[in-house]
Amino acid sequence: MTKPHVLQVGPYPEWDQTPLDTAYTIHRWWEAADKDELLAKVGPEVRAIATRGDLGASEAMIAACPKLEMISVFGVGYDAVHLASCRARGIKVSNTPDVLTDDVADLAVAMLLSLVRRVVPAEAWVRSGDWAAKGNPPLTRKVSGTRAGILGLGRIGAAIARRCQGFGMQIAYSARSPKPGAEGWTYIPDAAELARNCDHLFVALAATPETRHIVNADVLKALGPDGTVINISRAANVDETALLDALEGGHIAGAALDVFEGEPNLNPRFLSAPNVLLQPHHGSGTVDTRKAMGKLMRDNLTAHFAGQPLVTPVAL
Ligand code: 8YV
Repeated sequence: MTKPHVLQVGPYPEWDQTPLDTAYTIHRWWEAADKDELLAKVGPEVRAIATRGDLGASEAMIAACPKLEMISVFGVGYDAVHLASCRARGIKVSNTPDVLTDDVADLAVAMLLSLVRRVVPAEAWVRSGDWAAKGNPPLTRKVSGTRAGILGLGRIGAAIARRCQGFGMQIAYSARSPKPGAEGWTYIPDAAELARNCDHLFVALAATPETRHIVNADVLKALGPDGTVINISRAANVDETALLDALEGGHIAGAALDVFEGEPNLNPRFLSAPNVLLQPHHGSGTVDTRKAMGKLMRDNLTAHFAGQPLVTPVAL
């Protein structure tokens, strides 16, 4: 039996690559020196695209694959997939929700604590010899008992909220409507109003055209000089220029960021901005979770080619 042709957009760990290479004829898009040439050559045979949340599938890539039936995303976010093309052509899309929720929420809280307790500068203080030479570093601020604002109370936002509760924090959240299971948490639909009523603003929204730059200059102003922003979602949810201006102007206290416009090449202003914690988009980056994500990404491909419903379909 001939193996289905699958276009693979970026690399996976070996524990996913080996089974993929066994089950499918894999075309490695990211390795092609001339990507247009590759698409022109293999596109007509491709029945599925295997991609990652950060890489997606562009309009041109989808257009080059006239027999494309489904796109399997390794990641919960599918904002980089050209969904209009999928809707127009009835192409199915799957993602990897749930399996990464805990890790992303863990990192979000770790980022808050690291930022506010200045864990990274404190480590540098020890390593540089400043502790012995100058004494103790400057005092930091208390996190326990402060107010968390969760922008977007989906699976990850709710997991962050539950963790923050463990630190005795008050929880407020914004979403399109009040969420079941959020009893005891305050619903504040407007982003600026939410920012005004919290100390630490977690951005946990799925990125859509509507949420682009939802954290803008007004929201940052409302957050105020003691407030921080923690973004573990997508860079597009935050107006980076407004954020950099707010950091440099001292209009907010700090920001902890796992995602950046144009990543991995970030705006160099971040490298010299005061009080930022910069992370390399690794919210789901544990062996345990990446294995679970890879399995789910492959299970969706298997289900599709077996003529079964996708395990975790995206509602288009
Ligand atoms: C991954 C992500 O880093 O789930 C997502 O949407 O962005 C991350 O979990 C990415 O998909 C892996 O490359």
